[in-house]
Amino acid sequence: EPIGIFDSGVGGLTVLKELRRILPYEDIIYLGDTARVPYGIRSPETVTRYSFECTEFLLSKKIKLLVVACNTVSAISLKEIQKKVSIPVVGVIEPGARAAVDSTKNGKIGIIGTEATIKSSAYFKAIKAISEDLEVFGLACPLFVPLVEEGWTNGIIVRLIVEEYLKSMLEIAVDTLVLGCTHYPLLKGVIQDVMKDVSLVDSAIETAKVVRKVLEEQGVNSNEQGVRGQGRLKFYVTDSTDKFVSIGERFLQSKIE
Ligand code: DGN
Repeated sequence: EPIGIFDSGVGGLTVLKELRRILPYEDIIYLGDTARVPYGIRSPETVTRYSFECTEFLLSKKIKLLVVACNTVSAISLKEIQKKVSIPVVGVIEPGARAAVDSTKNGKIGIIGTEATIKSSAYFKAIKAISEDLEVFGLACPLFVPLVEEGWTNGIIVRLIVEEYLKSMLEIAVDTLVLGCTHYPLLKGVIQDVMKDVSLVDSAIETAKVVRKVLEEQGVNSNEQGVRGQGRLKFYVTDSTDKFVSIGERFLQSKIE
């Protein structure tokens, strides 16, 4: 049985990339709701309604585990999705929060994400639930998503925008910064340059590790190469495929067929 993964658009391909890297033999079905992206600006009710529709579509494909790759959906609708389905559901917030707690030494953690993710305080709550004593600072960086989708992931303009947004994080002197949005791993180079010695937490990588653990616990992992080699990847989108493929290949760093 395949793993199902959905996102509001192409962004979740950063999570798929990490899943693929550490679970190469799993079949994976990806759904990008490209017709309705971005979710980051919508009301919680609408985000939940859209994500139920994505969940139902993937369940109809008989998946064994669901990954909610979108930070916005994970922040707002994860619990409701978990209540609705009987298979394991893994979101991106909890894994990122846990990695941040493990990483910080000075107790100051920064979170960057979309307006909706930051407004939901989901990372804040997830970190506080692990350790009360930590300080958590959230910051929305709404220009990062369109920059990345335009393919602007380095150069002087990007650098200036990143510097302007992250100025406050440098002033606060966080020692750990969570990339709380699917698109931000593509800006990792510039963000690391600007933030100097601060540890960056990539939620996509942390989520893939949790998925591997859950599959192992349930005894439903496909870690055998078997006769057909690598697992199959299948992509579905709710809008035209052209743009998804051209932008998506940059996110996935491999061909989309
Ligand atoms: N996938 C969204 C997220 O991780 O928050 C970013 C894209 C969006 O819907 N704005």
